[in-house]
Amino acid sequence: MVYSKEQHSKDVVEKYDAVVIGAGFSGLYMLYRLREAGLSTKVYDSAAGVGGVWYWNRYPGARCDSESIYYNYTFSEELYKEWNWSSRYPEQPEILRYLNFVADKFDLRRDIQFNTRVNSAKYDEELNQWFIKTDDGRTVSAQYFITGIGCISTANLPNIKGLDNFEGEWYHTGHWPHEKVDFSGKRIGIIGTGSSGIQSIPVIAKEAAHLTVFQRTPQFSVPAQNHPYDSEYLRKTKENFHDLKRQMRESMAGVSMYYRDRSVLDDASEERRKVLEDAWEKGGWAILFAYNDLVTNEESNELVANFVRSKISEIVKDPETARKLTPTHYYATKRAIIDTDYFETYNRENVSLVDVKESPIQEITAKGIRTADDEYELDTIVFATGFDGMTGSFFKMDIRGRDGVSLKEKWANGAETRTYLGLTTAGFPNMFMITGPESPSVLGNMPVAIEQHVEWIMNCIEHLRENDIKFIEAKTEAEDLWSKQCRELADQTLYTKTASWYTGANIEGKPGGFQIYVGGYGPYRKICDEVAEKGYEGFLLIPS
Ligand code: NA7
Repeated sequence: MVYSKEQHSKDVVEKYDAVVIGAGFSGLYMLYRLREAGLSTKVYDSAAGVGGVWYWNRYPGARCDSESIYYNYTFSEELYKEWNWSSRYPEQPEILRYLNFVADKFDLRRDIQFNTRVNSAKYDEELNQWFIKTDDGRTVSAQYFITGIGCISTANLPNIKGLDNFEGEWYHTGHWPHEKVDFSGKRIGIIGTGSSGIQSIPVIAKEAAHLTVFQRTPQFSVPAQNHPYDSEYLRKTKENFHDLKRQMRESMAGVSMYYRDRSVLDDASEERRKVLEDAWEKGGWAILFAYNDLVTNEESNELVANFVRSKISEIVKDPETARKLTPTHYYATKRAIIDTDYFETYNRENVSLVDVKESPIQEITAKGIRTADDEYELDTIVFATGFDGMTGSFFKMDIRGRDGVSLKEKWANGAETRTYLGLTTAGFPNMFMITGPESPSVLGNMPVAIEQHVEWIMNCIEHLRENDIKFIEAKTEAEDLWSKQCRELADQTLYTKTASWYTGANIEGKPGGFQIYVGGYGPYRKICDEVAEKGYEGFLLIPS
């Protein structure tokens, strides 16, 4: 697209150094850093407040699966020390309060325009500007265009026949209303048993007259072993701030936990059982770190998977329900889920399970859900059906780079996603993605991945400004190599052997493709730093 100078002055109401989309963990920190560096910045978010996914994911029982002492910003020691988490895995309202606290502390709101969706962003080569159009009919321009749109923020509402005919209420966990949804005395149906389903099912079951769970794929889940933090533990953690921050940044998954340097196969069965029982008692991600070959060795994976399967059959009293709840895929190749009383909930009289692979959902009727074998009368349907991950939020906007090429076309709807370091993509000068596809992001504790990206982007922009460089753009060869490396690494693991939102398999018609760098946070940080140290190797840097 060529945006003429006349059109520019006519249509464009404001001009910024940088425009950022999203006011969650990514956008807030990006804004803070851009402002510190003296760049005029505008942030847009379609929500009415800060929080990103934590603004929208308000469903009952919503929690983070990273421990709260890690699920923080660490760029400010003062901030880290001021905030006190109530428990190991606090609920969504507390995380949202934290992000509001951050926005207040650093006075961030004055540069954020809420209730505003970005519809398009187009790069004009002649002017070296991005033109960003929002749904309030305005266009602004910026030299740097930065996405902080999250990896799982575009809700997936499956296309099931008849939803419009349903006479009851329905909700999606990723777009939950602000008011409390009352389940008491009602017949509730929930579709989906990912993290959102598994967190909300025990909470809804306690309130509902009856809860019917419609499960497509059974999931592995282990107890969160959530508990309140005591003040002494928090004091010691804060005292250890510098070490903790370093450990999180150097680690594989953004937490100060390390894989035990041992294969599952190194332990005899009795010893292995003991290790896994201990990890089960510790809860959270402990099983993931108990051995070092869980996602790379089929035999190792099967042994750990069998341990978790045995727990399901111990907990769930009805053998037929236990059978339906027992997963067959590789353990931890879908996001490893942690829960509070998930499997126990199936022992309640008011909970029943429908396996929709055995008996597919045929339609939603006025009264409820009809499967191949039965009709279930419902007052409320909850869709816990997840997100169009990684690329879904990019494809909702019309993003066009050099020569008017659209990102959606370039990435061929997900099948041919190409990025350089998950931070940039060739043909889109001065555009940066915070935790974009092919970064390690979703395989760990997101705030650490976000901070690393924001800091890398900020250093890069400062380098451009100090050296009078008009734009930076990934070279096609560099991104081809990076994408190839991502795929080769992933193919050495079991991740690519399981259908999941990591591979796009959860979305009907979405071309598959594993779009995550599996080499770990610490090693990835080193690669990004080396690229910068070598004068932004793999990038074109064009002087003004
Ligand atoms: P997930 O993990 O993608 O889970 C979605 C669930 O919904 C999963 O059980 C899906 O089954 C199921 N699903 C999706 N579409 C359908 C249809 N059409 N019919 C029946 N069941 C369906 O999303 P969550 O919101 O739970 O969690 C997302 C992430 O948030 C999580 O990984 C954490 O990182 C935090 P499937 O397994 O695809 O067969």
